[in-house]
Amino acid sequence: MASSTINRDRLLKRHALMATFGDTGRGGVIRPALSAEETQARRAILDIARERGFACSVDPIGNLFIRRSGIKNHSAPLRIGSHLDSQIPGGNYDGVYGVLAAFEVLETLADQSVSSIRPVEVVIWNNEEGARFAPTTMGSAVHAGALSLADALNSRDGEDLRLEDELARRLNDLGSLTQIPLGTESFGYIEAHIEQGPLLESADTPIGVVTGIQGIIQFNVTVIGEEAHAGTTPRSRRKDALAAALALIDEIRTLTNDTEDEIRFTIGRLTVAPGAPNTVPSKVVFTIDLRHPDEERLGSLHVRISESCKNFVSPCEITAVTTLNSPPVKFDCNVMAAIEKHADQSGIKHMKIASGATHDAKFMAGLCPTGMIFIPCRDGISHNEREWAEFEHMACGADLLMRVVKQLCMSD
Ligand code: HGY
Ligand code: MN
Ligand code: MN
Repeated sequence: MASSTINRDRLLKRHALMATFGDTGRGGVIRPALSAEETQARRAILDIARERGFACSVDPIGNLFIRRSGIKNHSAPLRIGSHLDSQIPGGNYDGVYGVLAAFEVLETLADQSVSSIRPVEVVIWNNEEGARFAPTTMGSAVHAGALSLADALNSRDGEDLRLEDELARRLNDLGSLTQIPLGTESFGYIEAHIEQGPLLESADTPIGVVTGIQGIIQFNVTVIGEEAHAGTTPRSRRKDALAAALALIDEIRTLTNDTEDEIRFTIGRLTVAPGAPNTVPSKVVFTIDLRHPDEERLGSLHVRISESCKNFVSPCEITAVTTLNSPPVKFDCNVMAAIEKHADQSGIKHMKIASGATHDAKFMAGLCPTGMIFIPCRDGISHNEREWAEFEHMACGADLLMRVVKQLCMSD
């Protein structure tokens, strides 16, 4: 492989630093969006950026942009990046690897005094995971106009805290940032990320050239019944919200049991109120995360599940709200070709791969030429504290990102 252009020791050091923010002591992190821990991680990167003379700015939904100027500094920037928020708990690679790889590229450009035609910006998206505030990929969805700023600011976490208030609170801890408007233009976008699946590892291939991302639809389903005494109320007189929710979930799950095992159907959160062992539940709220690579199939599942919720016969009241509806995307052929070309020139084995996980690159694909570079993760495990990637692969992915950026940022 051609000699590495990035500073491997620095990448390793930065990764170890990031792992301290929200460290659970079990190998993973708890670093939800707009938490103190994520804010510390963001602040740490911004402080290094300021030391390096990079310009730091923020948009109204809390996405951060760290810019290294180009000769034509008013041209649209080439953007690279990912997210720093994690699942609750999550691993030390999902998102953070892409931010560190991108930041390493920016620092290497500065070390080598590369005069790029276009500015290059690292983007740290706000709330990619959607673990605390729904939906997932919130920051990039608002940037792309796929989710209204008002709806995003209005979302609430499990303690009923509003995102807008949390954002305002945390911005104070990030030091001075230039405010920029939503939706500023990008010349292109490339995101490095762990695969979060087993394919690269089983193919013994260090680099995935990502072809696109499958479609994703997220719902919130609310079932309203009536509190009643667990000992005295006969079944015939109950409006049992949990019994209704479980029967509805059973019906929906049957719709998604495809033989080819391509549909990804997940109920990741279910809350029951009032939650007393001897009171019949009056309210259940559960989430649905539905994914499929085929837009038509996903669309018809969306309709069927919504109809199931609407027509479900029960003494309770059921409402299903779609909180995210994002069709599959294909990445840009020229960006994919650039990734493949530089992987070949560096003598790195690579393969094309579609992404099962969603990423901020999904919304960027609708705005500018976009691509992703995957590296393997052990056993394909992610959204789990056992998530782990080989440093060799991390360095290889960052180096490849560097080479692609060097090519693309030189174009007028
Ligand atoms: O949900 C996802 O696919 C992403 O990892 N947040
Ligand atoms: Mn991610
Ligand atoms: Mn994730």
